[in-house]
Amino acid sequence: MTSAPNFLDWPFFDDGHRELASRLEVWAASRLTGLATAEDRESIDGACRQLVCDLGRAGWARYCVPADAVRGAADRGRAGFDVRALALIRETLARHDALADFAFAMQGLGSGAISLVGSPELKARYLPRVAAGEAIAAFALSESEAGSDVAALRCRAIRTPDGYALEGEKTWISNGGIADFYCVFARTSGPDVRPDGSASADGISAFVVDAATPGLSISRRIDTISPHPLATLALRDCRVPLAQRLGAEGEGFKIAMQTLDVFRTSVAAAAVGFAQRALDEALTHSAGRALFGKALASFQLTQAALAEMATGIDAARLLTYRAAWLRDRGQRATREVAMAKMTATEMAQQVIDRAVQLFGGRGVTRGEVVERLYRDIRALRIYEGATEVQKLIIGRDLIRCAAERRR
Ligand code: COS
Repeated sequence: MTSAPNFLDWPFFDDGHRELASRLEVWAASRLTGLATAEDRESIDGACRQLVCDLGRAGWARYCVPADAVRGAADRGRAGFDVRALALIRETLARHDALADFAFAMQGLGSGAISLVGSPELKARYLPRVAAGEAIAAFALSESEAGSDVAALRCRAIRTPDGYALEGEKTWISNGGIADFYCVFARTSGPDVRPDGSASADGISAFVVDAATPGLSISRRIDTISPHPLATLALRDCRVPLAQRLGAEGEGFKIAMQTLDVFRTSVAAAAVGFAQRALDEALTHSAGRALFGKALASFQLTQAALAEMATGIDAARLLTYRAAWLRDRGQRATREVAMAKMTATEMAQQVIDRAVQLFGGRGVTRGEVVERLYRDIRALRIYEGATEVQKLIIGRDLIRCAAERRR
């Protein structure tokens, strides 16, 4: 039971979203056993595969792809992504189980470029299997020297008579090692240097690479504080047919940015879900915990902490669903998406930290929900564009709009 206000009454949503959220709540409460506890690699890989399969069978993974990509889907009149549904699903899954949220999120991000710019053949080949939970997707953009600075990526795609040969390394690739295919971003030309000395975003292209393609291997598995499948990919003379290229040659940077514009809102929603769970745990704990002869909840300092936590969550939730609603109305909304991602992830870190503080020693004890949340939230302030990158996006957009107004 969550203490979240009935935000589904907000005008951002329609009846379809309300019905979706209440069906998912029932499913999640009965099928997800609590925040994931598996910590060793084999069980995490297995749990993740099972979750993708379950999310597919239950009909939730189909929201990771545009409705018109799934044959027979009851698309509620929508053709593209339903970003509000994506956000609602991530908020709910994150509140129940971080690994379920991860499994859902990566199906969307990993196949997002196919959804946005894939040829009809690529869409038909991959998207129905992603939606059914039968194929696991991964987004291979980052490199050790190109995380925030995507334009600096060095992995190459060299033209061959019938396609490309990929050469290089990709790292921090979620689902690395369990994915059935990877959307890989690589250079078809350049890097050219801009007048200010930074790398030009031109000359990057995107490809779908099946995991079984010769030349693609996992060179290293990566362990993090929030265990999930994560790896470094090696690409050595990895031959990819021309038909596996996504969009036009050289358009890869924009394809990556457009994909992130869709899915960053859902990162914000997941952060809201984690924070809401922390608040719920803190409320239960402070009602039951006695100290100095009374309940923790009766202290004004506790009430102030709870008030600030709840207000932060609601403010972030408003920004999140505003961004999702703008996207669903067909607007680019890059600035609003960045505001939501930055605010929600930073807020969630603070809210969860407050919850840990209210739990005292129990808060840092392995096995406690708030301890797990404390580790799970950290990466959200980094992946899909760190907070600093979101500030850059917002600041640049403000300056561009102000300059346009002056013209
Ligand atoms: N949608 C469509 N096009 C976009 C876009 C978007 N959201 N954002 C930028 N572009 C376009 C720009 O309009 C520009 O086009 P032109 O060359 O035609 O003018 C081009 O892409 C280059 O944009 P920009 O100059 O802003 O690129 P920068 O190299 O300065 O990078 C940031 C900008 C930092 C915002 C970008 O690299 C970024 O988002 N980095 C974070 C990446 C990330 O999320 N990494 C995590 C990986 S996934 S876990």
